[in-house]
Amino acid sequence: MIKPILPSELILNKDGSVYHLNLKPEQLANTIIFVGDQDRVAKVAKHFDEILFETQKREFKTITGVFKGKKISIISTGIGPDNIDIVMNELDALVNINLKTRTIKPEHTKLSIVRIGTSGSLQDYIPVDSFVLASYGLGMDSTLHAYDCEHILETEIEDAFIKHTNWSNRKGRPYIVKGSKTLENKLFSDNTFKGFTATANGFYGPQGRILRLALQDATLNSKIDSFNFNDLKITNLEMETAAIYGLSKLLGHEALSMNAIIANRANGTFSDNPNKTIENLITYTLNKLV
Ligand code: R1P
Repeated sequence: MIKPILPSELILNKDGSVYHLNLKPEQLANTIIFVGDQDRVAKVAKHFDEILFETQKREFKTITGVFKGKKISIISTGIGPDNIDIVMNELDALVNINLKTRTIKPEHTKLSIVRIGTSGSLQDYIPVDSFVLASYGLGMDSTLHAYDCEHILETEIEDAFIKHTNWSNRKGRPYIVKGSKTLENKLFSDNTFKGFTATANGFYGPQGRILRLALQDATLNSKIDSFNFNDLKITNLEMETAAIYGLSKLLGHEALSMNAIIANRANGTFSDNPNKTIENLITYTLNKLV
């Protein structure tokens, strides 16, 4: 007899939906778009031909609908890798755990997840208003290290990064995970840069921004910019991609991050019309997915 997962570990709401996302299995599509901002969910859904379902709890808003014949769910993750831990585990539970018996299903269901995010470029050659498709994610948060994850990591690149940046051992070890090659082939075109996205666990200090507090290492951003592993350079900085890549790979899902570049930290520029850039990335991604 397989032991059920206890109610304290897999928390369900009274209606049987998963605790934070407020979703039941039949309300979710297998193709999922992640956005950070809950207001961006409607900006994607306005392109749908039909809306099938809508819910929200806290920052986690979901709309499931149909775009050009394909069923897609759009989910806002809020900000940061800690939220990604919640979203990824609850989405996986929706498809791979029988919520009634609280046991793991014998057949694995694979989800395809594409993040449409905003991000700051770290390289002069990636201007504001361009798109970066992340072939790799670099986690400067420690979220993934809560899991048995060494087998999915790009350890050689990690070691080179730690050496190059003289990474403080008071901070968690940076982790590097590849994005889905299948989704990369589907979403890449001459209109996108292939990149290496760094994920920070904060917006200010963890991304090298100085307001009133001194940083542990004020030169870290320039060392991130100059990191080069066999011509692989870190292109942009945001707060979710690496955690999405790591948890997707561990759970057996496909994931890819598409970044609308709204700031360029290398030359100090910010987009004149970030909403337009995000809208362009939304239509680009939706049309590549179908
Ligand atoms: C910070 O302002 C937020 O914006 C970026 C960062 O990753 C972080 O979540 O992405 P989103 O616009 O997708 O939220």
